[in-house]
Amino acid sequence: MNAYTLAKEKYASQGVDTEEVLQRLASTPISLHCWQGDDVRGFENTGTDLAGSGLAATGNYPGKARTPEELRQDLEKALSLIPGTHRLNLHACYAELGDNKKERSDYGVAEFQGWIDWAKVQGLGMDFNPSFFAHPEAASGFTLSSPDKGIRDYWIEHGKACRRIGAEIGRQLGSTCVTNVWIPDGSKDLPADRKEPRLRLEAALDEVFSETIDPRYNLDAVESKLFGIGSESYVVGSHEFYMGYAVKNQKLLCLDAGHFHPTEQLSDKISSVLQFVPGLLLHVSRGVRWDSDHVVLLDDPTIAIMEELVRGDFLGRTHIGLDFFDASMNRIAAWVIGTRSAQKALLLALLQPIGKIRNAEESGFLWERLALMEESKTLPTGAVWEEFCLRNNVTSDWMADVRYYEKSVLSKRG
Ligand code: RNT
Ligand code: ZN
Repeated sequence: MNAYTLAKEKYASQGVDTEEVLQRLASTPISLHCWQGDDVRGFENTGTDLAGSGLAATGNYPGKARTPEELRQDLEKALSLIPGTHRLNLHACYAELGDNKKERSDYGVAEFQGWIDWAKVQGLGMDFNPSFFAHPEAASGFTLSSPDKGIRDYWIEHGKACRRIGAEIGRQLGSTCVTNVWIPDGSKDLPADRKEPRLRLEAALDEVFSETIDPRYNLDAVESKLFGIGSESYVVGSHEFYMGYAVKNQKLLCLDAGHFHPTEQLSDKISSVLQFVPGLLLHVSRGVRWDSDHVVLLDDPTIAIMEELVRGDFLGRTHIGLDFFDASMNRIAAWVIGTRSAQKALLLALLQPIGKIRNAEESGFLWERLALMEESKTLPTGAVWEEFCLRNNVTSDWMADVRYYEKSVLSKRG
């Protein structure tokens, strides 16, 4: 008997149908963030970098993608090593401008048609993000909440343009696009005024979202943050701000695993937030001591997130995206490790004998609930994962592939 058949029997004895689990795993896409492939640089050549935007990619591992073609080639490589059908999460700063210089406020679908066409061929859905950073108009550290009306208006137009692009992406690919707003606005040291920037941000967001867009094509999400490099003392778009905004306006809330105090768990927020907002976007990430955006692992916080999505029956209202950018390792390996780990966490959650665990809880046998949770950790999940990879023509021994790609492709990049 092969390992999967044994595992299937073992899980069946626990009341878990592994075939159904494999089905659910296969139908849950993960949105791969394009920005792991080039350390969030993009292709616009604005002459500014991430510094001052609250974002930082550290490391200088050779071989990062320098052109859209290289980035797509790298994504194809990564996707070939990840089982299942997924999505691409693109930032507006990955626009393909050719020889035309264009303002971000004037972007249209034309600048992203190359990405959409490619996604179609690859069978990927797409998500989108306006880029409110690494740009001269963001040099003050304030964008949508800037006191300068000219700056605010520039970014409002960019936000509006990106929603239209998102809708066109969703329409062309026949799969709803989630367009996520994250802005870096905040201050390094104590501000005298915490109120006015937040009032301005609310008004600016209202303008960004003022155009009616078919929710079949585009859904809006807003992402909060606790602090960033250079915005340690004050972040305009805090959790309370966006939670309120999303509830009031029934937007999706984006929860990034690195955007809370390190002792807070994102998993515990899910059921609270989904009681009041229509849906969630997750930025699955791994903060090490701070919002460091390390590659996602099969660790307790990630498993806890997936457990909540399964136990609360929230998968249908949650868009799972990744958000990390590690420039210190092979970037394709980073995508593959992070995505496979997120999927394994989901698989573990789906395979838990939750019926038995709930029974123990309802009957008041709380030691048994804990025992069942612990015992479930050593059930043969690995054999089910192997089966999933096999059915998707993906190998577990993907490292050799990446090593070969590094040697034959990445090492030839200047
Ligand atoms: C920044 C946010 C945001 C970005 C991307 C590039 O702290 O996490 O999601 O990482 O938009
Ligand atoms: Zn994020």
